[in-house]
Amino acid sequence: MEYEFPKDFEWGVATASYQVEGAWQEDGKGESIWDRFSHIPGNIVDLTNGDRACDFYHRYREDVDLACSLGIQVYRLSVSWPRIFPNGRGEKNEKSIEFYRNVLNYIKEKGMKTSLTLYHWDLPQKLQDEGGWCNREIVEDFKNYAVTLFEAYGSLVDYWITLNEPYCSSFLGYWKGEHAPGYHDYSMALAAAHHLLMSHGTAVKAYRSMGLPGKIGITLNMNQPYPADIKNEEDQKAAERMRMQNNQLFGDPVMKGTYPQELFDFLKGQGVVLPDVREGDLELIHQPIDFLGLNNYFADIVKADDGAWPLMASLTTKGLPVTDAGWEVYPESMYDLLTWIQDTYQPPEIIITENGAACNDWINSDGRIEDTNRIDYLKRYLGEVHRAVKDGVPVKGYYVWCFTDNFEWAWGLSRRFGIVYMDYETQKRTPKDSAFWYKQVVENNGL
Ligand code: PNW
Repeated sequence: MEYEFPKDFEWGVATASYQVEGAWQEDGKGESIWDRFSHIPGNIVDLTNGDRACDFYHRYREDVDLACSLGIQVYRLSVSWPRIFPNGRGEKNEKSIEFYRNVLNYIKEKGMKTSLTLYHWDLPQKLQDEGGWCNREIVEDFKNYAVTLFEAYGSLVDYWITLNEPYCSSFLGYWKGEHAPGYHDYSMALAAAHHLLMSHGTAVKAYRSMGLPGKIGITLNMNQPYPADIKNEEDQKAAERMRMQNNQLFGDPVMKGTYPQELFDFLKGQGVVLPDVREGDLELIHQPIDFLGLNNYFADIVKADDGAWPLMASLTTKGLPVTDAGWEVYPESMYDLLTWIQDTYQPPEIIITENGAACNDWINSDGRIEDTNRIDYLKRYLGEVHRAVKDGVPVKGYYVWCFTDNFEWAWGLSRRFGIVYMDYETQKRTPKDSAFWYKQVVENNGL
């Protein structure tokens, strides 16, 4: 074996509620911002939506059985907030509380650990109608929602993840408009980011007071930035701004209790309205966490760009091969990122809560799905994770995104990240070659 991982290393798969559950109107579920957003023509590239997706709501046993048969050790999933609170707050829906209890119980019964994300982007539309993440009052709503889940599932969850990628919730949702709720306002994105981070802090604080057995952390998506032209000083500065906006705006307050002042000064000069950070806010955000979840797929190749307000930086490419998501395969950036995180934050533990590749897989005449590109991607990225572990970065686990193909947000059902193939007509699940390959990796605790 070329890469052997530490004995206590944990191998998992990851999923998220809106992407797999379907059953969008069943058993009293309220509307989410993704239900609203995906039903508006033009928002989703292939005109699909998550109304049915993988029908995980009715077929979760099949998926859990399959994961178990592949030897998976940790199953990551998320809770749909509008299932639990159809109006975002107030009356809770007992049927949904029971649904997730059944799922979590079933995962445990099959001998796997559970990783539960509280928020993976499907906000109750009712809360969006009051401003969503831009409204400071959402912090209180999130706290109530979190405490409800801690009380209901406290003994069933091994790893709690407060938020999945607050960068995407704020910047893709409020600035780029690619994700729900689809706004194009940079200052709104910053306000949303601040309230997301406060929500994380308030949930961790509440969790600590409850004396539960699991661990709690947050999942951030970070990318290692590189100047497009290594020797160009303007590109170098642009890459640093990108780092501050994408990585440090979220990592610094959570891990150090500060915001990157240099970024705020720069943005202020650009006319951006900075978030309303009040006394005690940063203290609230800066709660000790048990692990830092990291999602990483690609690197940021950055060039200075006078036309790109407000950061005056834009993304370009290195000319490397890309996956079918159009994302460049740059495994070394995973090593550089992990060592940067370690040097900057010294988190107690890091769990790679997502990494993977989109490939347009096809089925051979014999029924096999030969996703060799995905296997190649995973091999190379895991090699770099291993190198970081060897160099002392405390990576304790790795979860493949995704278990089954699913609803890939703005790209719809046509972009396939799964190690298990989904036939959306028949709902048949077929493990791809990568699933059998991953089974070996788990069995050998390495590759
Ligand atoms: C992550 N980007 O999303 C999410 O956590 C998953 O739900 C998603 O399916 C997966 O990565 C694959 O995309 C991202 O454009 C979506 O930078 C978009 C971006 C990054 C992450």
